[in-house]
Amino acid sequence: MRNVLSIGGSDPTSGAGIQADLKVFHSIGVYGLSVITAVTSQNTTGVRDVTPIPPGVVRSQLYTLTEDIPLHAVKTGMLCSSEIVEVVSAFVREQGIRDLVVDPVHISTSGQMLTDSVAMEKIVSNLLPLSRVVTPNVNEASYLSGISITDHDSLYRAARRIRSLGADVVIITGGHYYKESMEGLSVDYYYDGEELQEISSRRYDGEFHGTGCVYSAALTAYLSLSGSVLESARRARLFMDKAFQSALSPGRGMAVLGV
Ligand code: PXL
Repeated sequence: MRNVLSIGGSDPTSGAGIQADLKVFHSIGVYGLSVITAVTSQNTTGVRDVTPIPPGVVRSQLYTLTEDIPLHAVKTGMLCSSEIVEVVSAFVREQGIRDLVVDPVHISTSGQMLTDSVAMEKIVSNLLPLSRVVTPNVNEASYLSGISITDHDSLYRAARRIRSLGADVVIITGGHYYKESMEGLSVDYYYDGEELQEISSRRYDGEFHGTGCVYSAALTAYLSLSGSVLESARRARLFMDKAFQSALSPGRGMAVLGV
């Protein structure tokens, strides 16, 4: 059994955050572990507040866990504060973790700040150089690269800029409006320093909560099984397609993916 760790925030709706990640890990057939960085209060209509876990408590969770259980892949989601990013980066470095997937969670779909801008800078300086893959959506990719993504050319420049920050592979997820031929499709742009590869799938319209979390969790789980980022990216998109098809609305707000 592969052991896969998610480091991120708690989402009581289970649509995003570590609860969603654990469901994805289970459904793919890897053993899911979790270290909590923040407790959010939210429902399907939005995030009401965010309470960070003290950095020392995050550190204690990480080291206590790995004294005992070997890790085969790790993903990070909402890291909340720059102190927590420092703890997580030191942990990844000291443990020699190679298969690290960084989902640079910044602002929730409903507009709540989940990782502040000082922490985002720390992610760039400390965590991206240690990562195998970084999985920004188009907004996060614009933010990380400082390039406003409006077309295929700016997207390619953003992918190159983000890769130059230190990740082996950049996957910009869910771009869809850059080519007429892409109508009705959602496209992930995979860039490993060679060519920009497009992984396209059906586009599902509507507001879904937790899509970035579910995608990066699936990618991390497949990476722990196969070792190939490109193959894992293809499999993660197929996983998403099924999850969109079985999406549900447990409350009055956004839908969550069926995982
Ligand atoms: O999808 C980003 C995200 C990550 N982690 C937690 C969240 C959210 C979005 O709301 O609540 C805990």
